[in-house]
Amino acid sequence: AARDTSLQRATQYASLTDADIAHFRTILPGAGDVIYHKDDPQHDDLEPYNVDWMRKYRGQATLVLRPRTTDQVAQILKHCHARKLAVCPQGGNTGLVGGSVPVFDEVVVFLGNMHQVRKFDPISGIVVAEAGMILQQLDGYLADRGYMMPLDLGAKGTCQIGGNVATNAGGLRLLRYGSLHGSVLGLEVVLPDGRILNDMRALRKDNTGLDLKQLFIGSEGALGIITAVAILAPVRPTAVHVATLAMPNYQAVQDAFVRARRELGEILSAFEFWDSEADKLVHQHLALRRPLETESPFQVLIETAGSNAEHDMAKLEAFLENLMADEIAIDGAVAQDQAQVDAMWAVREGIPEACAKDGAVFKYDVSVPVPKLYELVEKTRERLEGVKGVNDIIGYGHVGDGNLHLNVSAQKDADGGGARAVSAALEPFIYELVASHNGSISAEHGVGIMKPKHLHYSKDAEMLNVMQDIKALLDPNGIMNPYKYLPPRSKSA
Ligand code: FAD
Ligand code: 2HG
Ligand code: ZN
Repeated sequence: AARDTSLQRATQYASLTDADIAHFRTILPGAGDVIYHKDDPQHDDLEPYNVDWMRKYRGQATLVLRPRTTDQVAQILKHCHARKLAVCPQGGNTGLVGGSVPVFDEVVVFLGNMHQVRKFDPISGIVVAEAGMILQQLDGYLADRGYMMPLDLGAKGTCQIGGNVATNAGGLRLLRYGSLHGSVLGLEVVLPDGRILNDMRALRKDNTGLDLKQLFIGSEGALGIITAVAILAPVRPTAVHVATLAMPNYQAVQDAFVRARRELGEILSAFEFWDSEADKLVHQHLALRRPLETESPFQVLIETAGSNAEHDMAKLEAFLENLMADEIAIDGAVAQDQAQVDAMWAVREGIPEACAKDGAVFKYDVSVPVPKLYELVEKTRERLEGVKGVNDIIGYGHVGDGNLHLNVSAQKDADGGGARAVSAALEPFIYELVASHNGSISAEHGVGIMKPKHLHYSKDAEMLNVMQDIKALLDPNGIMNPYKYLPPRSKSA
């Protein structure tokens, strides 16, 4: 875990005093709700809050606050605002851009103690949950009531709904259920000065002024702390089927996608792809069952979700047979039971973990037009040819959303700077490539500490200015998640 050495702790922020700690202890009297180790950010108790999922970014926090109520969050931020103490909100700490861990000594506000469902309406499927509820648990709560969460991702067992909203997470089912900008119907947010913004009417239709909650969806902790979320949950499908397909080339992946939309229509719920290098890494690092014997340049996972198992299965099987008859797919298999469904998903969802086990990882999460998606991987391979320290270059992602995950694993720096040479070859090369296709340098993981200086590849100066204005309006002391999300204001602005 390293820190960008060009960054300096900003002098505008105060340092913690004994009086601050005493005040936080009166706000949070619960056992274990204040974790503090004066001058000792390396303390074991602080490690899970200071280091990110990839073990790439490390902060120096000595104080972690674990509030249980919105009112406690409000009192914490009120104090931090008044004292100019910088804050890093943290959910499940599964973020992939270093946004969830402090950079220096920011106070970590961990939301995991706020994990109750506040309300559920079985007629509309609208659920109101506190921000710290783990995605999988919320989905389990809804499953018992015939509903489901509209988003799903590999980190579901750890990430929190508040973190999902804060990052506007996309995931594996966006293709079917859309983005959180559509399914989040209400938010409760504590603003940086401690005011509570209650945008929780949770109505499907409400055109009474600016839709303020949208500002906080994807705001990565820069504008306040989300404390509760109202979500429109879709009805849980009673029939879910999954198939894995072996594809000869990327054109075939695209052809299969077009046909899946036509032939599977309303029951298509996911369309994922990965290349043979990603497949190799998964089976090298994780002990998983192989869904297909055939080796192929690409694999595709297709999921259907509907209400008539027999009908859906017949549709999926016919689709697969046609693809093979037309030589679009080389091979394919439909899962015959839940264990096989899980096994197929495990391969796809295991790719980030397998890559993390392969070395120091560089992750690029980009949007470009679907026909250009895989070209990025090929061009990156050409670019990295001969560069020392590269282990693997893999491509996978959410085809339907035009979202590629390009991961490069490299030898760790310990061997003489392997990772640094790789990094220099990758950036800004990849960002320039994405910009040349009018793409986005962050499709779904966000900006965090990794990308503020590259944001100009996706947003022009005027857009960045307006974002800075909004940030300054809501967070005049700049205490929320500093150094991240937005580049510093340019001198000329
Ligand atoms: P954290 O990592 O704790 O925080 C993320 C950001 O949100 C930080 O900037 C933090 O300050 C802020 N934040 C957290 N909680 C709050 C809050 N309550 N209020 C205000 N700000 C807050 N992402 C996708 O989009 N799609 C995927 O398919 C996907 N798959 C993943 C698979 C794996 C194995 C892993 C490790 C990650 C994956 N991610 C994916 C990235 C990550 O899981 C998501 O970004 C997730 O939404 C983060 O939730 P979290 O609770 O862990 O948030
Ligand atoms: C996924 O789709 C996640 O698996 C993670 O968004 C992607 O680790 C990555 O690059
Ligand atoms: Zn993803």
